[in-house]
Amino acid sequence: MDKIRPGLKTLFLSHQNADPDAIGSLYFLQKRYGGDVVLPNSPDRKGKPLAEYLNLRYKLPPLTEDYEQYVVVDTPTPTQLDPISIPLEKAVIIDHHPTDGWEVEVHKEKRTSCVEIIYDMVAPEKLSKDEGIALIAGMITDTSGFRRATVDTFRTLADIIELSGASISEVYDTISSRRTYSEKICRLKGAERSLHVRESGLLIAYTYVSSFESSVSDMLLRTGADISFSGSQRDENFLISSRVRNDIIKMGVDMGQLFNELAKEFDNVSGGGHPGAAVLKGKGEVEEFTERLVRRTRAMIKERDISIRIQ
Ligand SMILES: [Mn+2]
Repeated sequence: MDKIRPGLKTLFLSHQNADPDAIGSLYFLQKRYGGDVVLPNSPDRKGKPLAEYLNLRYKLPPLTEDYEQYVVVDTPTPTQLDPISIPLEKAVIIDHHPTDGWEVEVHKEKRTSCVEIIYDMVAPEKLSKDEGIALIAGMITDTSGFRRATVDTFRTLADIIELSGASISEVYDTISSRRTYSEKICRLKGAERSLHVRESGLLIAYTYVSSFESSVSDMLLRTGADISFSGSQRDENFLISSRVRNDIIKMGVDMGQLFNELAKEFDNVSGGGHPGAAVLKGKGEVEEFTERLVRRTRAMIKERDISIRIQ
């Protein structure tokens, strides 16, 4: 089945750690078709404030009722619904990811977000402001703030803004969660204690905190570092998070690879991630491992001849 049938007792579902694309899709579908919403677990950092703002009523597992129709959105594989499983013969699956792991037909379209597909399916003549906010929130997060948007994204966006009167800044307000007091303190202390090294014109910053390692690494990039490390020590275990600026990644610095290689050399240490965001953790001294990472990062920068391209 690739169409939602109105009038049936329907359950709407989406993936674990639901993001604004999932939340926005579920909210809009529930508004238009009625029915229940269930999520495998609680939404992610941006999904949660959006769900709260929209007053989206969702259930968490276990499923206690049977439905005539199950509509799954934004979910490329059934394992992302764990621990929920649904009868596939009653399922409508709507997605925009290029590949999928479903054993049934998926209503798939090449769009930058799932909300765009759903907006087209419903083809509404009117939109409430909150529906507009829900839809735009999905588009913003799935395109990384419109950086990956296409002509179709903007066409749909223009329609939604016209029909709903929602503004982009209102949407940003609903998906930004306020930091806790302890996170703010960690960020300030992380900045205060940070150390810096210069390598081939790049600035590497590193620091030690008690928690919120990735948030602190993010903050160090925003304050001016090209590459950052934030580490913490808990008893005999350490955790180090790193971030790399996009333009430096393009020059060949890959922190996920570097972390992965280092982890292989030690028992009880694991690590890896993306070129611009990686984590290393395990048994050991945080200072020791941070210094190792900084040393190898400097070597990697030299190897890639980055100095030539930095003025
Ligand atoms: Mn999506």
